[in-house]
Amino acid sequence: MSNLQSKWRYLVMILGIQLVVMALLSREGYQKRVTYFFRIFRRGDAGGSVRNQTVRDVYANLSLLTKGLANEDSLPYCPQKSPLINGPFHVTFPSGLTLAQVERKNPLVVRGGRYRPPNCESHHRTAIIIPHRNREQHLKFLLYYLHPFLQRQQLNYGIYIIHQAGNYTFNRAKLMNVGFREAMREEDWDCLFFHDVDLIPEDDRNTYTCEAHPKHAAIAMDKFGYKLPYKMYFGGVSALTPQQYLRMNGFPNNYWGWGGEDDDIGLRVSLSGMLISRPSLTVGRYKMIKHKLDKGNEENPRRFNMLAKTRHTWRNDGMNSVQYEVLSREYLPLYTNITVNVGTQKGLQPFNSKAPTQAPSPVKQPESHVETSISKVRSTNS
Ligand code: UD2
Ligand code: MN
Repeated sequence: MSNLQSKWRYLVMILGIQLVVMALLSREGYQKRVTYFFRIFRRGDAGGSVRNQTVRDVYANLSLLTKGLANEDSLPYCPQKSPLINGPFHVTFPSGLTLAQVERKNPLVVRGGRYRPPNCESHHRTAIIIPHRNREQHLKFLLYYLHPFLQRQQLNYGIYIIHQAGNYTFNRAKLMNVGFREAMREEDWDCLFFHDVDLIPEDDRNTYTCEAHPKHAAIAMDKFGYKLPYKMYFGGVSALTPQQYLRMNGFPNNYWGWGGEDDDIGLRVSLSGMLISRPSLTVGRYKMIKHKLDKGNEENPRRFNMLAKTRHTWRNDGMNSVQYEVLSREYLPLYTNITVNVGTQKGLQPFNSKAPTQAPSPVKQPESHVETSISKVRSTNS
């Protein structure tokens, strides 16, 4: 056997092995490992900066943020891209967590769940609107993750819990309309995030700011195998500017119980001539805390009939027709709680103070809000 021949044999063998390895690596099951290797290589060039992908705690480095001595009026603008952004973080649900612990972890959050970056002026003012009833456990976990998540993005933000009073059937979309009006009453927010209480973001590159078109943020959820279930899906977490919200007349008020309202909202986006914008599948990732269907939020059997009529109803049902009664407004350390009587399918009746789940302050007189024109909303906010 000549020397040259055996060299050729070697070469062919090596090439063959390389081909097999490449074929294996490109198979889906190996992709994770490939990304892992790339990460190891990248680790070196991250240097000593805060932007270190290997740190995967949502609170990492946040304790370095302290209130500076600078005059609040003369703060420089924050950089376009926050240096605290880190990418994916771990989401787990430790059973012993308390609200007091969440407060301690977030020393710069002030009364009502408000925050602004201590050392720079944010470019963005974002309100988070969360419809809620009887999900205290989920709320605690959401607050634990959402506060540091938003701080990493250097946002000026506020968190509003819109709590439906009483036992009557839940109405998620109407609570969002209430949240919109009540939040805008307090501050000139430039973006509103409408957020299920049980959805925890998993990547801080999913920025909670608005786009040129209404944004659907919860594009990849564990519940749906981290894929979009269908093209028009608009459930979970969405974001609109006040102008976009009013252009589609807000959300519908008449979806009582589970389902349909998210598709109605998606339809309104296109009926009012807008498109849906979305983050990428890698960034718009969420974990949904596992739960059963709540008592008082049974499937809405009318939803398909209602959806078939959305194109005729959206202009008359929404922000221009919403009726409700605020029962209390509490500025708690981690959020603003607004308890509201949204009435029933028959309309808005005075709230029955003997209902067992409702706990408005007996001292305050309820404020009633029965406003009917969009221009009126605009004028209260300007
Ligand atoms: C899906 C959508 C949700 C909505 C709903 C249909 C996802 C991740 N989310 O959620 O956006 O369109 O279907 O209505 O696919 N809630 C309470 N207390 C209650 C009932 C509801 O606080 O008793 C709130 C809470 O914020 C909750 C949200 O309403 O996250 C949606 O209700 P759900 O979580 O029971 O419904 P789900 O997970 O099927
Ligand atoms: Mn849910």
